[in-house]
Amino acid sequence: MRTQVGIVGAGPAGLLLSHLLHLNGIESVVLEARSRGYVEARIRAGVLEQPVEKLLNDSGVGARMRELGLPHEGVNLRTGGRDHRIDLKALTGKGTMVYSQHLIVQDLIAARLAAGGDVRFEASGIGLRDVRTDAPYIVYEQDGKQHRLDCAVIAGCDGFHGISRDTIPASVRQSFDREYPFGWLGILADVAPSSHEVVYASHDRGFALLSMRSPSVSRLYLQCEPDEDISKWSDDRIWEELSTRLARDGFTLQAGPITQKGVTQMRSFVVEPMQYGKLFLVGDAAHIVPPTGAKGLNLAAADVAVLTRALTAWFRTGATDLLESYGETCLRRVWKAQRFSWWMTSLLHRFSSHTPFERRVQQAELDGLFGSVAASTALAENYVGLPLIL
Ligand code: RFL
Ligand code: PHB
Repeated sequence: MRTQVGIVGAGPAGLLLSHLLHLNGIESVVLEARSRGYVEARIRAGVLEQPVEKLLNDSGVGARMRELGLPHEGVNLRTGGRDHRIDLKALTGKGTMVYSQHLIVQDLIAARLAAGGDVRFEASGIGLRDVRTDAPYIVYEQDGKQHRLDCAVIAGCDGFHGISRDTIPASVRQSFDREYPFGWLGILADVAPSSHEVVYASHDRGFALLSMRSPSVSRLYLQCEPDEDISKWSDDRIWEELSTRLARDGFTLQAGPITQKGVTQMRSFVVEPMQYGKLFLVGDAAHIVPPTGAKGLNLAAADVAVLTRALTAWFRTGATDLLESYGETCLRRVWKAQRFSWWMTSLLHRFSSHTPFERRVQQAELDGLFGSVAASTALAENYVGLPLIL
């Protein structure tokens, strides 16, 4: 079997790449380890930057997002029982779109299948071969049989725990890594969001975040230990802690049935280079950000935009310049998002290692943000999203 682009992973990165390549007349095959049902139900990100929302709309997969998505014109930073609203629209002319990642995955799978696209689920034992040559191929197992997929290039879209990144020899790879001394306990609850905008709360007991998925579904997070034992968190304890950390005069947190809970470790990670021969790393396979800035999915979409442009030029004209500069172009945006995510994380979380002096400095930084249009604008510009290709 032969295709132009072999794509490993049917997360948002792999599916969006396959979709955009198709619109540019380029064939691809997507190989995914999990089942379709699994990837379509995996609850993750929810906040889309304006350029990513536009990319989905412009490429014809935005119909359900326009119907069900929640456009936001501001976000709130809450501390000391007070809110500071960052008016995204007034400061940047743009906003964000709250729309579940798993719905984007469903929309993209539907679009690929409707267009006759080739997405193969439950493909195991994937291996990438001869990626430094002009004839790379992918081996995998499906339905108890060994398969080989020959391709012109391979896109490693298999997330942080995938195998693509390790195909680049350790002698060539450099990793930049930071683990934070906390995690996020996240819940999904069948209750109307207690705020119509996202609230980021900095509290002495730790960070909390109020977000949403729909007018009747809330998504909330609590800073916790990185290895937090979730069995110690009854639903009542979670709601009580969220209420304490999100407290503000005139605000009541509405509790409701919790339908999902989980703990996520917080880390920043980048691998360089993002390209090795005919292998291109895309999205979480190449970089992870702590979710505080809501950047992960958006960065994956930006990588896809850069790679689509480069592959389209190459397949049409043989021009290699955009392909050769793929990693460098992506990394300019990746590092800006890394800085922003690290900064938001450092600003809003409680660090047990902080001295009273450092805690005061942290509070002064938040206070400074509240009092400064310039500082609020800098936050807003990053939050609504830098251009996809810098
Ligand atoms: P994914 O989504 O991890 O998809 C990778 C796919 O590859 C498959 N795979 C393999 N397939 C074949 N063979 C193998 N050996 C394979 N190994 C893995 C996997 O099954 C999967 O289907 O990576 P991708 O496509 O790069 O997308 C990245 C995003 O998923 C991620 O960055 C975001 O979810 C991060 N994130 C957020 N990003 C935002 O932009 N806004 C947010 O509000 C936001 N909130 C979040 C988040 C991530 C979170 N968690 C759980 C990490 C909130 C949380 C709690
Ligand atoms: C979410 O809705 O899941 C969400 C919102 C904002 C973030 C991270 C996650 O910064």
